[in-house]
Amino acid sequence: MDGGAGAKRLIAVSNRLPIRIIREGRGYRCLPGAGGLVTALAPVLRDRGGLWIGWTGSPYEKGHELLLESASKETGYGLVPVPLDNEDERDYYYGFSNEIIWPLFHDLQTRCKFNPRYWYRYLSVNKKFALKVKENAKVGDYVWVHDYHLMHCGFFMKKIGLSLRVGFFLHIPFPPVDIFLKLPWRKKVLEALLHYDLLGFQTMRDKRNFLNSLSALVPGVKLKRRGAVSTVEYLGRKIRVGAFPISIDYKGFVRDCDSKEVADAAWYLHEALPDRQVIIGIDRLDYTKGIPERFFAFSDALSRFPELRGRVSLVQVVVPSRTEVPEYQELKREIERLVGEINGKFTQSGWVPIHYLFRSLDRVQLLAYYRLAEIALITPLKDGMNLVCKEYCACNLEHRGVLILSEFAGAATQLHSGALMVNPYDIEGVSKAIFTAYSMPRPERKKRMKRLRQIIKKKDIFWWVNTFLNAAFSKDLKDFPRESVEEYIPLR
Ligand code: GDG
Repeated sequence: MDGGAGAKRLIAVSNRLPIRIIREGRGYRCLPGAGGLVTALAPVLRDRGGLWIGWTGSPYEKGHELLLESASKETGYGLVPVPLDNEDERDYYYGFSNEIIWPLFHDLQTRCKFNPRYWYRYLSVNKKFALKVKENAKVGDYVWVHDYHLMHCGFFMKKIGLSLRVGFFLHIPFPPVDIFLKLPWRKKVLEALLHYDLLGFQTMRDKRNFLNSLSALVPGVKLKRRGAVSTVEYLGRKIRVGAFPISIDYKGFVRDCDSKEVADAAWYLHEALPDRQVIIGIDRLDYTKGIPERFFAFSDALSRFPELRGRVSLVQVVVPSRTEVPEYQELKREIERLVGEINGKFTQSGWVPIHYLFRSLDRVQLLAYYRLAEIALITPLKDGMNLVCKEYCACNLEHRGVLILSEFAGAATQLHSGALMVNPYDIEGVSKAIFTAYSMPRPERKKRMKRLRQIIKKKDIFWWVNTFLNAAFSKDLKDFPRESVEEYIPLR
């Protein structure tokens, strides 16, 4: 894979390192991180002898560096920790990132806590990250910063005198201008982002929202909006802005899913749910994922279409996340109350409507659920992309599954032609889609699933890395025709 012509090394910077440090007895152990980003970037970093800079996710302790050094030998690229203390974790991570930017950028501004203390800590932590880059970077390196925690990292890199090329990718949506305007530090955030050379968003809509906010809030910017990659001129700098929909390691999922281990696990799990279609929902515990709304729709479907009773089971996996935050604890209670209520109302001898799992599955179990489920119900209220729906399709080796997908997932831009599209707030609409999916004849399922899998196969995670890096290094904007990224607007 091309790691970017001209770049000596690639330096990835993200809030979290692609490994986890866990306590073991009196010492610590490093475990590899999972996920698409690691799969995609690891070979590029290894190939170029690159570095990954980030937080370990736990308070810094002596010995972490040694541990990471030996882990680096296994990964084939350097792992550089950014030590954060408890106040950093509280005000930068939980505070600014997850109580302000996360809800605001998912259009849920009433959940934001605009505490000024969070802002100052966010700035100081972004500076820490920039200093770590400076300590470790060499002339000719390309720095690729990830996500909403680090929007100011590029600004601080320039401020402390680093003149490396630096790109940024936002994994979550960028909100419409009237929502972004609520952010007390709106102009400062936009101006900081303009210190990156390339800004990547998940969809054309996110990119357009960002450009509209720039036009509204930053006087003096000149926009050239033509093509999938636009340019912004500001204070003598040229910034490229593009839409690059992230994806999955499609072939890796197909390969692993095709194993005997996964096939056996899928068979055992489905045997426990005989004579019925399994509907799967897999989400991190998060209010953006629309889990309670999904339960309302499922309950409506069981009332409205009694033939579904005993014939479908919803397996809802909720992966623990941010569980120290009171709002997430409250969401967990709400989910568990609804599971109890719906199961209490509909359960019959030999059939329970919702099977609820509050834990992380291992990869074999995850793939087994993907493989066995006849329907995937992916209904986030808003989502940057949503990888679960792509993984589900990749694992649908027999083309038997139906994808029900929220119009407000970034993935809608690519998958709308094969999925049943729903508005997650429309309880009756989602309920009817569940029934449509349940009754869909085999040939139509096959046709739709084949289409979905082709789309994901063509634009996989390696396509994503290459497209971003090409945009970072290419000199010619005509290399990025508008058609390379689709746009989806509901009702059109
Ligand atoms: C952010 C944006 C954007 C889930 N359950 C288990 C498990 N998972 C894995 C899935 C998938 C990942 O977690 C979840 O990715 P999503 O994309 O669905 O959601 P976020 O975590 O919110 O990610 C999102 C993404 O960044 C990438 O840019 O798409 O919009 O919010 O890969 O497989 N993995 C295992 N067990 C589980 O139980 N092993």
